[in-house]
Amino acid sequence: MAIYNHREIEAKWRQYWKENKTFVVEKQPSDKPKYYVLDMFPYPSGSGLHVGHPLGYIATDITARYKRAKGYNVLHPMGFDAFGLPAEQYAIQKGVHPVLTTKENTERYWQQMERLGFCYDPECELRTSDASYYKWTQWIFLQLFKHYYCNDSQQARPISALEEVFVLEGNTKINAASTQKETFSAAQWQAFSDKEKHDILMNYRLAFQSFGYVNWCPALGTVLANDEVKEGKSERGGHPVERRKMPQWTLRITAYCERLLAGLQAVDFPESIKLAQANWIGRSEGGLVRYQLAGNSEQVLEIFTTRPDTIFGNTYMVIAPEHDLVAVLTTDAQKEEVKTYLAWAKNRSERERQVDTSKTGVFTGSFAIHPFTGKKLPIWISDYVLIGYGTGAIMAVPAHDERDYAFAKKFGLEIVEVICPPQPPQGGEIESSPQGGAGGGAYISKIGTIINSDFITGMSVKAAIATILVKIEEKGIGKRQITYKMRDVIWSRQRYWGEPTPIKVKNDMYYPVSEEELPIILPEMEDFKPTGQPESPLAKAKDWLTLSDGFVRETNTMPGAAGSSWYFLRYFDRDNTAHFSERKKADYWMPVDLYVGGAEHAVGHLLYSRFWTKFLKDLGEISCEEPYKKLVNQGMIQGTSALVYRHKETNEYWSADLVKNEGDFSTLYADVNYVKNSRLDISSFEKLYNETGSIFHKNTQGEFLTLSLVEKMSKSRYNTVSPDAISEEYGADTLRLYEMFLGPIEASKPWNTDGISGVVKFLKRVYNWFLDENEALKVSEEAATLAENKALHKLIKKVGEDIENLSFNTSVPAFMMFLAEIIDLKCQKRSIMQPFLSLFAPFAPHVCEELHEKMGGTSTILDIPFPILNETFLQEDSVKMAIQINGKVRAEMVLSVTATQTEVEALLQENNDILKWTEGKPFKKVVYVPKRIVNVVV
Ligand code: ANZ
Repeated sequence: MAIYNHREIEAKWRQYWKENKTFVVEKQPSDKPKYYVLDMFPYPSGSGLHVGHPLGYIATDITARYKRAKGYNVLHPMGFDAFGLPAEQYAIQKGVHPVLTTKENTERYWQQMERLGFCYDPECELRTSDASYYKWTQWIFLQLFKHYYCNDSQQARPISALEEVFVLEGNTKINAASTQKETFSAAQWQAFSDKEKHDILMNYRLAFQSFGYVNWCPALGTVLANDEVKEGKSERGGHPVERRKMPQWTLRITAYCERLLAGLQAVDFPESIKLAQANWIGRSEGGLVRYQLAGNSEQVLEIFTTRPDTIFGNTYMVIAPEHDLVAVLTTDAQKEEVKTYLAWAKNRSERERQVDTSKTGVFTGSFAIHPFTGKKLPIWISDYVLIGYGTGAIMAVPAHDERDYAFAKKFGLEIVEVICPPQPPQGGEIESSPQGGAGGGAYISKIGTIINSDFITGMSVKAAIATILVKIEEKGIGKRQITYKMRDVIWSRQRYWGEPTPIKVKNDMYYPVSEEELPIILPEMEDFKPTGQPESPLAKAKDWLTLSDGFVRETNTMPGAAGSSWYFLRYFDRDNTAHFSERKKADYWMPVDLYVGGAEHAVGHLLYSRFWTKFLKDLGEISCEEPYKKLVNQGMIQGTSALVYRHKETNEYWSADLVKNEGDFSTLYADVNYVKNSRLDISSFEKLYNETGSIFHKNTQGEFLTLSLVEKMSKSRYNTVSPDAISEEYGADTLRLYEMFLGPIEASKPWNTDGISGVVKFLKRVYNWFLDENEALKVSEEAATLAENKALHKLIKKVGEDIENLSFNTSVPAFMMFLAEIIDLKCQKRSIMQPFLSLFAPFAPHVCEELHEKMGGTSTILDIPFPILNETFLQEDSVKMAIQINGKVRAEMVLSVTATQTEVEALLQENNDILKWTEGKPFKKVVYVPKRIVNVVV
């Protein structure tokens, strides 16, 4: 037997690929078709890769190798998302500067990836924290600062164009995405001070300073974007998040809502991701209505509603606690109560406010006037109305909105029904029973007839909505409005480890730095820790901060998401110093054909990068509207955690089976940390804790069992398995094959090292099929038989289809079956073994290169064309056919595909089933088309 020495073979080919630059591809456009296959690049954490990480990387690597063999020019790059919170938190924990930890960690990651044989082009590798890269992140930010979004042409346009219009005609005809509320004439514009002009322009910029409520995380010392906050806690670290009003750089992503929604139609993403994005964008059609206030003619209360049809059921109003009118509306008598409520509501997260069913609130003491009935409606303050959505104020319709209903019930407010549900036909039931209704509660369905509603009574909901909208526009008290749930995204962090924002400040005004000054290099700082105050640590870098002419630099840095919003545009032109990438290269390589990564980026990274792509297209820098053609979310490889039961007070340890039978769960708890020093090795764990005099309650067999739990693989759960150890012991080819074998790429599945032996055995069999005990080739030049060719071409078809469908798991058993079949046939023919290697190489590249070389190959197997399928080998020799008699199917026969007319006629004459139907009558005619039809006419 030949000895399959994976260590030697794999080391040899790693070296070969490196020396021969096998993975370096030509980035210049060519006539060859291109294929761009991209992994979501990782943040290089200190713990290195575990076996869960490469799942997606193996899948893309197989695809890249396959496409190259298919004749494509394949771009398959990898880089590092090196800036951002996690990298900085890790550095702080280690007490080392992030520059150093990032360098160490990226090198380790790269090595680990090389060890797995990934064909990443080393000349693409980039780090978002390199100045040569973030120069362009800053450049794009500057462009966002210098542009606004024109709603008429649906694209970004230069701010200077806006200024030209202001000078000539003010802003009354401008239809732009903005936070600018007031209109002004040309004369007014010209009379404004510099600061006033500055503030107005800021309201139009796509990167702008906003002053509003943000998620402030004291523990991390920074604000966070909405997608970085999960259930009121920071996604990173799980720290509490407060709401604070602070000035922040913000990107006007909401300008692109319509295009972000429309683009989802054109891309091949998992439905769940499309849905998550559509929900995050949250488009609603409705109307804005202005209510007059009783006894106050200066102000009006503007509300947003999606159900103007219910306006006659509007019995009170609610404003958010942060609403501008709170102070104005609160009467002296209500002052104390309102104050107490506001203090309480201040720190409730948006999520708490939305899910809380026990409504809270306070009456302001003021009233609004119903626009149609003139009735006085009490105005309340409650935090179930969010400041950031619509206008931060609502017309409450308790009969038809659940939140309003709960609130009205609690505070004893009037409930007026204005929609009558369809009545069931006599004796019958309505088919699709709408929600709510009958048993109390709100009737929220749109199915029914309007009642108690003056001129819309008797209408359907749809007709009533249309009629009211026309009416409010006629009366000049409101208009149609589309709103989005998505908020503009806060783009500054009070942290060190990020791109400096390329802005300078003087006299409270913000100016772009000149493009020639880019990159604005992050200053080297010993003390880079967050200040704990809403101020960036960069404010301490006095020399860096202070510029000539009284300017100071902006000190907030950009968020982790900045670098990843455009990295796919840099890989193919990484060393370009004149531009982020050359247009003709971008035109050739973009869009990404296949993008693989985790589902957790659904509404963060994926939306931001889609937004930046659209913006760069508007600037004429690139030509694609969407960055990714197809997206696949790989599943998770789970680890098995070992939990130890421990007594809360006495610290005694309990064997897991004892706990199940006799333990008291009120005093025992499962603690994963106690396994930390010994992982799954319970005997050394016991030894360690015996030394401290701990008591172990063992089961009757004298064993001490841990509780095992399959969950996310993570360093913090002590359940990780390192790919390095697996590659060392079994080989990278084995690891690649085994991970694919575990199941469909999208599925989550537990890791089990025991299962690996089957794959090892298979690779040894492959190796031995080619080589004898002296490592000499056992290959003959004889022509292959039909059966051998059939086995091969079945495999060509299967593997080709599987890779195209990303169904790698089903290819692995196909390889195994093929080998068994061919060994059975005692086939050792070059014309079979050579193509097999080409098919197998994307999965197990090292061993295939080795065998390819042994077979006389002189170049990398990567450049050997993928075998061409010959369908004729797949044709079956005989087929089951339906036999018709006078056009009706009456029987079945198995016929050889080569059978002639005379042979078939003879067989028919002998078949009793057929003779039964023809009752012995002679055949007039037999219509026979091989493999298709047999019709006997009698
Ligand atoms: C009256 C009404 C009657 C409403 C009714 C609903 C049902 P979607 O569809 O999610 O966009 N709303 C408006 N602004 C709000 C805010 N800032 N915070 C909380 N709720 C707010 O929701 C739009 C509806 O949510 C609006 O329509 C408004 O209540 C409420 F039978 O107006 B509706």
